[in-house]
Amino acid sequence: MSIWDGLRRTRDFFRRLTGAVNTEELEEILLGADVGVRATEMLIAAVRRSGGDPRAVLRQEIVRILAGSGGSDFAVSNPPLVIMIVGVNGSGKTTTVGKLSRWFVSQGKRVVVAAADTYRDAAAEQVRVWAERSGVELVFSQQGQDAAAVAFDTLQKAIQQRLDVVLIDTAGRLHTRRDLMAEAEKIKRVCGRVKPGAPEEVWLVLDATVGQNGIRQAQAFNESLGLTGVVMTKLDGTAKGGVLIPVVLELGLPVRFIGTGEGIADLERFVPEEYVRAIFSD
Ligand SMILES: Nc1nc2c(ncn2[C@@H]2O[C@H](COP(=O)(O)OP(=O)(O)OP(=O)(O)O)[C@@H](O)[C@H]2O)c(=O)[nH]1
Ligand SMILES: [Mg+2]
Repeated sequence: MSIWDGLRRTRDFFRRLTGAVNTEELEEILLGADVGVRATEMLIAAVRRSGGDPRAVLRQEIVRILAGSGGSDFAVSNPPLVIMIVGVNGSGKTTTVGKLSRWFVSQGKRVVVAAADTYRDAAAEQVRVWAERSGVELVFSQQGQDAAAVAFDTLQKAIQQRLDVVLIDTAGRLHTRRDLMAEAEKIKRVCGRVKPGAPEEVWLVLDATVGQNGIRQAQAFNESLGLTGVVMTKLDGTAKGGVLIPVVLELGLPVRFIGTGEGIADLERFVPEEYVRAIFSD
């Protein structure tokens, strides 16, 4: 699904802005679209300041907020680029790893996936299917190995075979579980032992349908793991696509990719202008 199709339900919701007669109504619609209190206040203040067409002002301000997420872009400058994928249960991590492996292959990169979810029995099989579809290599856990050991083996393999990208799929964990967060920190540390500075990227996979509760999760993950970006999944299933705005504003993290469906191609780079175009139809 394209970003335009994926954001259809959010766009339908944002269409209500057209009929809004005053800033109170605008405010109500933005809050209803999961834009969040702080971002809504910033947006309404901009509308009041400008006095121009409210929708034009909102578009401009939203792009400004989204583009201001700082953080330089990721690049395979010193291969292998190691990307660790984290998030709560069911947010779409394994699916995203599958889609990302295909995306990197389409960029001409050689990819290996670490099946570092050693909790769920079906997890390795699930990630194997995705790796096969995109034709990339996969490293499984050997008998009794923990997640950090799988990450270790995968990085070694990537260095030996001069691969470009390592994608580490991790188990779902609640940000409130200290022991599980410690395990993720260990995976991260072990990567750094094989390759100094790795993982260069730690991306949090956030389910858009969870809306603003995702922000609290993200803050906890960020404190433990030092996130470098967010992947927002399931935008196709929700009218809460406005939640990207407070996510970026509150976390100061860039949105690297968005997921717009369950298929292997349903992943796109996030471009603020495209997002704004897709939620404000003329
Ligand atoms: N509609 C839609 N569904 C998605 C998207 N991304 C993932 N899913 C679905 O979400 C469900 C969970 O996806 P997984 O990739 O298994 O999630 P996970 O985070 O790996 O789950 P755990 O490993 O159990 O924590 C699956 O049914 C996916 O097909 C998306 O962008 N859009
Ligand atoms: Mg998974």
